[in-house]
Amino acid sequence: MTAGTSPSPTEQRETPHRSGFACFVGRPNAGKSTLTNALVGTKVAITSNRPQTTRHTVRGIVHRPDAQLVLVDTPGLHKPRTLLGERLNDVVRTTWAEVDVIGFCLPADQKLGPGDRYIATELAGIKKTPKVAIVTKTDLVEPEQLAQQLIAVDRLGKELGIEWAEIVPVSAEGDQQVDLLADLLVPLLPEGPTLYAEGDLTDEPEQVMVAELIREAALEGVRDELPHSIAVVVEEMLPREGRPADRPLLDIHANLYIERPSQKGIIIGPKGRRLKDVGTKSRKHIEALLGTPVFLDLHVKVAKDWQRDPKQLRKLGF
Ligand SMILES: Nc1nc2c(ncn2[C@@H]2O[C@H](COP(=O)(O)OP(=O)(O)OP(=O)(O)O)[C@@H](O)[C@H]2O)c(=O)[nH]1
Ligand SMILES: [Mg+2]
Repeated sequence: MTAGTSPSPTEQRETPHRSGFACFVGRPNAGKSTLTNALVGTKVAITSNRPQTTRHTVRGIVHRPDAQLVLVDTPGLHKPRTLLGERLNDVVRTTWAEVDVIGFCLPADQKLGPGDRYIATELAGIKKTPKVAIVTKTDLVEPEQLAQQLIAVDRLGKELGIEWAEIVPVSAEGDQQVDLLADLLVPLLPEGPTLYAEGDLTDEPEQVMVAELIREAALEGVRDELPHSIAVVVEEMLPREGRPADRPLLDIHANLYIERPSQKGIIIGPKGRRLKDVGTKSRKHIEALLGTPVFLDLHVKVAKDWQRDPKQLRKLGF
């Protein structure tokens, strides 16, 4: 072996393996779930242009030779108007108290507002956890506007006494700097072994993912208060009996809940077309997720004012 090919002393010293949790926080619609999916490289969390799409923490796992980065996507922190809203905010606060790194997402295309400031003020109180400011959706703005936003975020940190470990501009949809963000988060994790098996991309139960895909399809094209009123529960997933081994079929029974009888018509649509559309769209995604043909039996039910009713919330899993 020649001297040139032998490993140098620094190469011989193994870089330590790191593992840990980074959560994404930010106001609703900031792009947290889209960024989580982009980092994981597959869809683990549903997304939509309606605020408060995410309603529970979703873990997405990034596997690298040097590290395992577990992303915890959280609901958008907002001023709660319902008991559900309060519960969602509680989930966020519990999460950021538990993680190794906090990624604070701020969209590039919107000036920093009271919502961002409110979250930043709370983050300032969590001294021990490193915080990375992530300016999202950079594909939507010109370089000049992006520069202004980066300066504003830097200033916000100084004003509130937050020392950003990094300020990173990214575009999850434009795939800009997503890998760089992972590179910057990893050194902030503690040294440790892998926490999840290789190939595990999330720990979401299948039944929950299926319900979420149905809700995502149902959110498309609905406006005003309706997105908040929709909840989906998968009641049963069973392989159809008597099918030949090479042509399996999975029966999925799901209920789509709304809050008032008057919302039923909108969800179902003229001659049932809208509901049918939701079924067709989500079924395609469910089949891709589970890798098997699916028969989706979807019913619309009213759970009166469920966002404000503790008993109903419990039934719906909150
Ligand atoms: N152009 C562009 N749009 C984005 C990007 N990231 C997210 N979006 C869009 O922004 C909207 C909100 O994205 P989400 O990822 O659902 O936002 P969120 O922060 O998870 O929202 P909540 O779960 O409601 O708190 C969706 O319509 C996304 O398609 C991006 O990098 N570029
Ligand atoms: Mg989300």
